[in-house]
Amino acid sequence: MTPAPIITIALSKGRIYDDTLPLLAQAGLVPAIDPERSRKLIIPTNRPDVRLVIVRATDVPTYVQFGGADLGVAGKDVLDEHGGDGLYQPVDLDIARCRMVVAARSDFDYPAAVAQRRRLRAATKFERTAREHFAAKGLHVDLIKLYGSMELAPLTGLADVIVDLVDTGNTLKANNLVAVEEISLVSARLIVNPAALRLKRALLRPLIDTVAQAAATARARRLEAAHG
Ligand code: PRT
Ligand code: MG
Repeated sequence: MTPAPIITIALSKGRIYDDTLPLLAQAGLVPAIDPERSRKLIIPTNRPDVRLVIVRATDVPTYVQFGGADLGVAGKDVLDEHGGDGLYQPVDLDIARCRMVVAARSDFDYPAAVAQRRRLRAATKFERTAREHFAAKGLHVDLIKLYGSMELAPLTGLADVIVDLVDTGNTLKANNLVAVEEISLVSARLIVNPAALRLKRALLRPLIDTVAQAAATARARRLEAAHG
């Protein structure tokens, strides 16, 4: 007898994990241990044929693309930088929502710099997104790749602007920065390895459909609450 296939789901700790958990619960899936309180990277669930692997947010698409995981949850920001090759993206989960923006010091006149077609220095972790955004505006930009704390770049003179994610806006405000342009709305997507979907369809399809349904229900509730 061949052993039953195992479904592996790649998640990152933090907001992606926190927001995905309720959707998995709707599909009857509950992790056996809390990754925030454990050093384990492979997390069993209440279903013997399903396990979670905990990876860096930017590594989730890579795991799914190369079959290290069958499913994953990754932000649109991360997927745009990865490029999406070899990934099926069937569901916008509408979780971990935020905005990709251009931000600058509050005393920096971005509209004037754009109007004068000044050559800008932009610091970001999202190189591809930034390059495409400024290219579409016809602006020449020197990109400076950073791996974190982008907010510091305009304050130290490293860059004129940053391209970064914003949620509440508290981080920008605390550092005397303002969003001067919105690039896109970002939310997390369910991603699937296409070969795994073919091979394990009987297990994966119902799981994908249930998670999609749970996400749709959560979105409807949220919109209802927002409109009173
Ligand atoms: O932290 P690590 O370096 O391990 O990886 P990561 O930063 O990629 O992971 P994580 O868990 O921080 O983010 C995972 C995903 O959550 C991102 O890829 C986004 O799709 C999504 N997300 C949603 C966010 C935010 N909201 C967000 N606010 N990711 C990051 N932030 C950061 C933002 O960059 C800024 O530094 O939070 C800070 C701003 O928050 P506000 O509320 O002060 O505006
Ligand atoms: Mg982070």
